[in-house]
Parts: sequence; structure tokens; C-alpha cells
Amino acid sequence: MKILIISDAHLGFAQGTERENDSFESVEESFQRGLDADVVLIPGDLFDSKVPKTETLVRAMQLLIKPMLVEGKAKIIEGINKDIKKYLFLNSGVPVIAIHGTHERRIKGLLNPIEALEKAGFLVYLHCNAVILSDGNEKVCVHGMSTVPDQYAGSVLKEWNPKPIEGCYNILMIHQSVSPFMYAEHMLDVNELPKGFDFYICGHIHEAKQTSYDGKPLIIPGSLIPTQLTKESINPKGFWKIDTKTGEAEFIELKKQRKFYYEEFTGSDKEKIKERLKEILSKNHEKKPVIRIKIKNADPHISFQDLKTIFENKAIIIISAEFKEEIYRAKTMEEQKFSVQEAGEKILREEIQKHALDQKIFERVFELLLENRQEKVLKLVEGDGND
Ligand SMILES: [Mn+2]
Repeated sequence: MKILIISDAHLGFAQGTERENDSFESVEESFQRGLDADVVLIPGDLFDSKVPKTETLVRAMQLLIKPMLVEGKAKIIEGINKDIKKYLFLNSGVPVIAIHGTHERRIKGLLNPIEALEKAGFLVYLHCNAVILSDGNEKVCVHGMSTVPDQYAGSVLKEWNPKPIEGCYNILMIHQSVSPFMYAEHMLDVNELPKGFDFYICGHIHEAKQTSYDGKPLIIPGSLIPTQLTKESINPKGFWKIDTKTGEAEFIELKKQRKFYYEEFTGSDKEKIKERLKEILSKNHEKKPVIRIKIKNADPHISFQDLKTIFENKAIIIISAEFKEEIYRAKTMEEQKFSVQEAGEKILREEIQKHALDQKIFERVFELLLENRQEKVLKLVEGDGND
């Protein structure tokens, strides 16, 4: 079978800005060029938010209708730990199988957007379970584990304990920080992944990469759009196709994506920066490029922000400067490299450790507060919050 993989599409990313259509256009192009596949896999972060705006949800559904309208050969024939009764009636369309990612995870009992799309009939949602597909000749089993907080990834995986199914081409799909491919605290080591599968897919890491594990291909599909705007984000974004007959994986670069540039300068020579910007912008860009300018050892008395306005018709410019003299100023969120949520989680975790309190309860409290469930928090703190 031929499998299309679109990961970390982050639908709804940069809403309200000039880049708000980029995520949708990337998925659209992936479907336009990739829907000759038999199955579509989405290894997490289809959405940028766990509670997407109605506009985002509707646009996602308009995109997910496309695989349903293509005549497909593969059908879901069996579920492992998964009730597939309602999918057995689907006799056309290319099946879409998805897991939720870090951006979509909600606390137990609250519907995440991937589950919501499953309820609406657009896709099959996996979390510690699997489905078997057949095209009449070949069987493929997709095993999926949606994202869990990094510190629990190893134990959840062990408890689930997935086993390859005999007679099937077995694909394991997860969405976690995996070492050595990225760095995060308490993350999963690649060697903790179960062995014996034919193909491994790991969402979450935004830079695409192909490697191997246990002698079998392992791909990090990467994101469809740059979100963090780091030095590494200049690498091309795209979707993947895998062929289960050969085990080959192909990365297909998106053609219509917005170009991203990362430029570093030292010192405060504004003319030099302008020259470089002109040089970049003399090239032909179908969409306004995003240019991230990082200035080191900058003079705090010179402002660079007017560069944004000078070039605003031709580029989206993001400027950050490190000053030569330490002057007191608040760090921007971008510089902190944290979201407010991540910063809050970090503080909470440190406090818990300091006071030797039960980590699980306090993280639950934090998640409940994020969902505005204060009444549940009070119950939990008072000791009768068995939820
Ligand atoms: Mn992501």
C-alpha cells in the first residue's frame, strides 16, 4: 500500500496575521499531490490549538472531506482495542488515521479536536490501540499512541505494550520528544520503542529526518510549516509517502510554501542589514517571505524596528537584538522560547520538587486550571476529587 503522511500541520497557526492561511494551504497542497495514496496518516498536531476556533474547525473539515471523496481501495477491517463498527460501513474514500499531538492534548474527560473529528466521521483516532487495513491483497496494521506528557511516555508505552500483528505490515506512530533526535527534560529514549515493527513514525519534532531503528525505517516527518522560526526552520517542509512493498520513504517538498530566511548579524550596521534584505527580496517570491533577523552585540540606542515598516510590502520581518551592554528590559515571549503555559508548568514543577509533593496531583491541578475547571481543583485539593 501507499501511505501519505502529513504531520504537524498546525491548522490555525498565526491566526489573525498575514500567515494565517499558510497551514491550510500546506495541507491542501499535500492532499492535491498526495491523495493517490491508499491511507493517510496524521502523527499529531493537525491543529495548533486544543480548542480550535470554529473557523479553523470548518476549514479542517473542508480539507478532510477530500480523502473521503477519492475512490480508495483500502478498508479498515479490524480494530485492536478499538471499536471499529462504524467504520465497517464506509465503503469508499481513503481512510485517515490520526493521533493527537502536544498542541491538541486535553485533560481526561474533555474532548480533544482529533476525537471530535472522529465523532463527526472524518477520521479514525488512535490512542494506545490499532486498526488493521486491507486492500484485498495486503494488510497494514497502524498502531498509534497519542501524545502524553514526556515524563509518562515510557510507562504509558510499556503498559500499552503493542505487538506487531502477524501477516500485516506493522506501522508504529507516536508523537513524543524522542532522544537523541531532540532535547527535552524526561524524554523518551529511542531504544524504549518496542521492536519488531516494520516502520516507525514520530511526530512532534518539526525538522524532517529519516533514520532507522531496529533495522527498520524511522521517520520524523517534520512540520508542514515553520512555527518556531529557529535557524533549523530554513530546512524545507513537506509531506511523506511510504510504500509498504519496499519500505521506502520519500520526502516531498511543498512547492507553494512561504520561504523562510534566518539572518544573523553582529553589530549595528543597519545599512548592511538593508543591503542583505534587498538582496533577498530581489529574488522572486510568490508569497511574502518571512525573514528573521538576529542581531548580536547591538547598540541599545539604535532601533531596528523601522526595517519592518520599510520592507512591509515585500516581507514579513521579525527582528530580535542582543545588546552589547546589559540593559534592563523584559524578555519577549519569543526570546524566552516558552509559551505562557510552558513557563507556568516549569514553575509549578520546580515548586513541587522543592516541597516534595505528589507530582501527578499538581500537574492535574495545573491542567484543570488551564481548562477553567476551578471547582474541580478545589475538590481535588480538598481531597475528594476522584475524577
Ligand atoms: Mn508540532
